[in-house]
Amino acid sequence: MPNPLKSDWTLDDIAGIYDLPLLELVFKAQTVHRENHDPLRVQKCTLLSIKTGGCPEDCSYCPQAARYSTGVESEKLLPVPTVLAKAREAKAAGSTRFCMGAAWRNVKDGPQFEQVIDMVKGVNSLGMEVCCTLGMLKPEQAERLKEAGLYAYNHNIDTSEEYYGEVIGTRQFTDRIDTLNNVRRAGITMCTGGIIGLGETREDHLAFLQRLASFDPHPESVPINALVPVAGTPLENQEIIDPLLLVRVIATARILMPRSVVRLSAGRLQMSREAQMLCFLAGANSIFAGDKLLTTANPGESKDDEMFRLLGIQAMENRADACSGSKEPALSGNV
Ligand code: SAM
Ligand code: DTB
Ligand code: SF4
Repeated sequence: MPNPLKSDWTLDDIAGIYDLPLLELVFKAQTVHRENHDPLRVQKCTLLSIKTGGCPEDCSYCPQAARYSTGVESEKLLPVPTVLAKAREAKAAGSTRFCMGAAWRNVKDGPQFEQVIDMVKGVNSLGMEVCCTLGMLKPEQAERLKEAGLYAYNHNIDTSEEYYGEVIGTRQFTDRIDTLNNVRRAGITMCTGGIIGLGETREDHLAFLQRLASFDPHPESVPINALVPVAGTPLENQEIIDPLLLVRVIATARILMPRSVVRLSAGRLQMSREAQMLCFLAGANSIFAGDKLLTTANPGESKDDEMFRLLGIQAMENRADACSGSKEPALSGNV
């Protein structure tokens, strides 16, 4: 019997999972994974930075914050045809989801937002899951994006509410939750997760996972990033996370949120193939494909194709409901 979906996990419940011997935890996570997903299918998604750098926020991990000297220059919003050409390329390489990122604190109404709306329409018409990550959104902006065919919106809670202020000072944890609620109310699927390796503790992991799993229904998509320390950011000297800790977080996320797509996101370049394999065993079923994330490097198609071949993984095919313009997204309802 598949695990019933639950949004009221207590911190004790979660600790009882997170603290299991790792082999036991991975086995349990893989069991839950098999009850809810095809264990040999992993979704390939492609990221494109449509507006790079110059961000007014102070997220201490981020190379795009204007206040840090990271070598990332501020660029203008990309033209629509450039973006659509990249989306076609991504689709041809096997990606079924295309995520456009802008280094904005929040979306402002006006010509730039209209340009993004046109990008969303264009990518949606290619039959891909179209996702955006543009910073904070107001309810009416979420509704406009939904009308244009947006399938998913990425907006990470990043870490526990308690640790949030150590990492970001220019906005509050509750601002993130407000935007996520606006996204869901507009009928857009929710993509939210965070970063492991910011200097947070076990308690922060438990609280972070509890907050994610307390959305009812659960976020349809949960990206788990390993910090990529970038020179010039306050976290440039942060030690690279032990991949086994990442496996522990992913396995716990899989057990708490059995039906969500768990995305092994930033940080794969600093992980061995074997460590990534453990993440897939622990229930990760999506990666970002291509040699670039937003501004930092990523393994690239040929390396990933080779890994998929060795592990016997197949790229996930397009979901029938990917074009939200033609059909409602399948929001996973709680039992
Ligand atoms: N400005 C928008 C926002 O903050 O939501 C969208 C872009 S932002 C770069 C998207 C996410 O990328 C962040 O929430 C964070 O989780 C992740 N990220 C940024 N820099 C990272 C890094 N150096 N290592 C790992 N993840 C990172
Ligand atoms: C997410 O959680 N990770 C992706 C996506 N959502 C937008 C972004 C990772 C960015 C890593 C740093 C960079 O390349 O600039
Ligand atoms: Fe700006 Fe997003 Fe980077 Fe924060 S994570 S500095 S909001 S681009």
